[in-house]
Amino acid sequence: MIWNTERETVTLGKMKEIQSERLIRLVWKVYGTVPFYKKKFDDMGIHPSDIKSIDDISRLPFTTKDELRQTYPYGLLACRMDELVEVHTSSGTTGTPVVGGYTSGDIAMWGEVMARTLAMAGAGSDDVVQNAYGYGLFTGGLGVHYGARRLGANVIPISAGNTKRQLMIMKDFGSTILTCTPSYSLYLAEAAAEMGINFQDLPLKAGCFGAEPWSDNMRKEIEAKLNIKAYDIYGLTEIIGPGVSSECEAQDGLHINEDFFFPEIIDPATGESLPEGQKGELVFTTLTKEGTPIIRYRTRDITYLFHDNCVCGRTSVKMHRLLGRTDDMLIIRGVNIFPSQIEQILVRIEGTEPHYQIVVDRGASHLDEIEIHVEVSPEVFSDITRNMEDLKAKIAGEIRSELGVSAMIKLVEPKSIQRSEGKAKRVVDKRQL
Ligand code: DLL
Repeated sequence: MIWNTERETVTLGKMKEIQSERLIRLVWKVYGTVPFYKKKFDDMGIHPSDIKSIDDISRLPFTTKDELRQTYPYGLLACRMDELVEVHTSSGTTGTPVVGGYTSGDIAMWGEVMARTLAMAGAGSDDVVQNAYGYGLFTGGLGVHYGARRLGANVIPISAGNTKRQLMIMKDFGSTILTCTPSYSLYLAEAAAEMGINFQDLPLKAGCFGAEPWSDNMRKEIEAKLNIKAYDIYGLTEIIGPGVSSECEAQDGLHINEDFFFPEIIDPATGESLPEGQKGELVFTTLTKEGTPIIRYRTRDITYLFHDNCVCGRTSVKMHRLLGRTDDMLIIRGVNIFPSQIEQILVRIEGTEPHYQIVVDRGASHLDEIEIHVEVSPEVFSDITRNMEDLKAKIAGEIRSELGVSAMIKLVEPKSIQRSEGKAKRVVDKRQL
């Protein structure tokens, strides 16, 4: 179902008109209300009157995560304090958090984009949304909540964690849509098996998963284990939270809510804009945000943009599901590797479970070494060592041939890698870089 047909199927020309009008309003507003932006514009010799359409956006300065940290907590506020109705922060565990401030208009817009997201996954007013994203400063819980309310669905605000209770509620309340991190959905599947709950017997039909990287192979695993369709949803605190982009029934790229969040792809090294189809760093400008609007925010997420004739009828630009981050890329002896590439390999090898951790260290020779801890299925975890040695050799061999690096493989007992209720920690970097 399309939630907002007028907006989501608009012609490219009309969309450009909306974006241009909104960008012009935005630059005048931030120039007049946020000293940080006024200084940046002045330093670059650019004035709001130079911006005449969305095509002029590349003349504007970028905003970086470090700048957001330097202006913590309220330095980027573009509204009066009494107009703020809610704040959220990024879930980053290191450094000063990044703050998103919302006016009541921003909350209404968030509800709109999240209603679009849930509708893309087939949700409507008669659905029961089990919202297992964390409620609190993290944007996942309340973002989904506002969308489900806007949709008129019945939302179960269960938040993250308490796995047994999640399953009991899912069964008793007849949840039809599950929202949580993809890694947590697999944990739920595991716990359900232990409790003798069979997903075939439940009315659950779809899940909206995001907030962390996951692969197409992991999607297949989730869809099979939970007997649902699994949709990728993307967003970040700095821009709004979840609701920036999401997959429709085609499950082929995420439609961006580009009437609110204007996307660009740049070369992360030079800052130059790249055309559709080319991979680079994703940059967003919030076109209507009132609390903490952001101009050309460098997300550090890597993907590419494209237009297609999507079967769902939506006309918005799409982003390929994330291909990595400029900062979680591991450089192992000069080879660039993303954890998602390792995951793709692991998930397709029989006998392994999609629970893994990559440990990076500098060995005695001062060279980077990676050890991958991989959980194996209970059947494989037998004392027939031969089995395990074969599996280790197979994993190491595939990683070497596909990624060009040698990795040590440690097969670990089923359920021994710590499960996360939120974002999974995939990389442990012990190098003192
Ligand atoms: O994770 C917002 C969110 C909540 C998105 C619930 C989807 C569902 P932050 O905590 O600020 O916000 O983290 C944002 O998480 O820059 C990406 O690197 C990563 N991320 C978010 N969604 C996806 C996804 C929320 N679908 C950062 N695939 C982003 C891969 C994702 N990575």
